[in-house]
Amino acid sequence: MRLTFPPGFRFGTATSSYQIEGAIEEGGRGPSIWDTFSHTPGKVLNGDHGDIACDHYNRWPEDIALLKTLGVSAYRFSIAWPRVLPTGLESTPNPAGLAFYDRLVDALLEAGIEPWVTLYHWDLPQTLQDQGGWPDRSIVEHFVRFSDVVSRALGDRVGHWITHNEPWVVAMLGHETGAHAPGIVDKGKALAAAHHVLLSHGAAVPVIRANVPGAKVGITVNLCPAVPASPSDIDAEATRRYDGYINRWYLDPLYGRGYPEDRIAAHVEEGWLESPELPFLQDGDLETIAVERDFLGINYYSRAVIRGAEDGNLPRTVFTLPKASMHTDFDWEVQGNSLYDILCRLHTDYGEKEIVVTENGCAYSDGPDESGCIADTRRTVYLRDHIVACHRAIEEGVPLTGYFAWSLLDNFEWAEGYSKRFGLVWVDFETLERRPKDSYFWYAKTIASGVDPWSL
Ligand code: IFM
Repeated sequence: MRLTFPPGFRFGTATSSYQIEGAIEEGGRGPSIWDTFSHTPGKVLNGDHGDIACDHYNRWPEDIALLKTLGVSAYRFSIAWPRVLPTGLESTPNPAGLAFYDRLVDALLEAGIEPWVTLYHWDLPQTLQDQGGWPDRSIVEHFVRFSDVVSRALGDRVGHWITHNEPWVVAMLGHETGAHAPGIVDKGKALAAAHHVLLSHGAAVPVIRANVPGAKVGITVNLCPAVPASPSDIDAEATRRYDGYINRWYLDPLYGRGYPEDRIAAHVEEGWLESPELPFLQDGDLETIAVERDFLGINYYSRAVIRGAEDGNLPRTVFTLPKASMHTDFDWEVQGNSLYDILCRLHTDYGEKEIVVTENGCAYSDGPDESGCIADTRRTVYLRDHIVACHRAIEEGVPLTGYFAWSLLDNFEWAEGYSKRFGLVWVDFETLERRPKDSYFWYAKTIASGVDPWSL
């Protein structure tokens, strides 16, 4: 029996500009922090970069045709800031940059697909980085101007806007661990960056609303349900710390609760902050961040099973991979139930009125067999279990209105380069040929007639 979704529920796919567009020097685009980072030896696996990626900048008609055949009703993509404002400082936008997104939006609408725009999916103009980037408060103003330019240009046709993708990743992978661009390793800067991402979201929302009457505006957070490995106090404490670090540090201020006290104390104890005074916080910031949104976007991939170590450096957290679980090429545990749990938590603990799963998917390397077919059964199982979890949450009253599979195409997976394939469509990175995988056909059927919990 197939489980069907409420009328109006959207099934879509998601991508981001740097991961698929390529054409880094076409149409007047300026350099971004990811151009710099990926061309710095040792930063990205195999020295991969997004210079060509999927060449979506030139091949977008083919990609829209793939979306149309798939049958999605919505497509989430991001705007490359340095295509529109090559240095971030121009007083007028780059017409060729805007024209690219103009054509894309028109073609999506023509195909009957609703465009969902993400404003920031990590490709900051390098010039703005040189002026301090996200750790510097001046970035807020720049982001608001970028949001203004793009929403004025596309707002007559785009109704759904996501200010930021995954503030935790921008702040922590970019500035705490340095695994992502701009590659900074500085905990104080990481916290400042996180604050300015949230603040710029709050400041941009009214600007987008003013430019786009009736706009639906949200932000996308990556959430990772944290589960203790045992009932011990030490595991419970490590789990609470981790939840504060990755989930509540972003959710609480967005819901008007300010930064969580227990995590502020942990930040002091772990040496992120000298005192509980947050040096980047100014009067009115928390009100700005808690601006009313129309929806919360969540990206969910896996949960974290946490063991607190008795000794070692704070936060004394060890991640364990349950032996009996399936896991992806990233070693992320496949756990559809945790998607259900986090959806319920947003509904009951935070009272969210509309949730959209803006990304969910898995990395598996399956490629064409001798007959040319791509039997990526593990991806189908992953998608099936997570879509069933969404259905269960809706049945229990969670206001979930959409699901976007990550990703339409295999693409540039950041620090992992092209080694991790998340696509429903295989991309040959030599020839740029696209070839739908079995999961693409499975997803098409699910979109058309609901999810079969036993299907493969
Ligand atoms: O590829 C990324 C995407 O850019 C942001 N969310 C997670 C995906 C998989 O790692």
